[in-house]
Amino acid sequence: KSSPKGSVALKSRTERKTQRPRMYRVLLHNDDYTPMEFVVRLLQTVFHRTEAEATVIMLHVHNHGIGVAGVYTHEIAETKVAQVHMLARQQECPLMASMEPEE
Ligand code: TYC
Repeated sequence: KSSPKGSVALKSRTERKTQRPRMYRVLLHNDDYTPMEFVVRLLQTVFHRTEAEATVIMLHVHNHGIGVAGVYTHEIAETKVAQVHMLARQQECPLMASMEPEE
């Protein structure tokens, strides 16, 4: 069978798509009111970080205004953002999370 350039490109694009789903960064945003300890515990429970990792991420957000809590597929990332908001509102903290596609 002949293999024109177009179909070769199409095939390799399809293979890559099925092997690597688009990934999304879940971002935490700094604020002046959410306790540092609450952010560290949330990073441990929701994002499965060790206490040491969670502390590094929390301090990065505190010092730079924004930081990456984790990278997930679209549906998981959406769930993590919703969990952050639910836990934050329960504790009456203004903590904000968002998501953005990688690259
Ligand atoms: N800036 C907060 C404080 O000083 C701590 C904090 C860190 C808040 C990270 C939000 O995403 C955040 N208590």
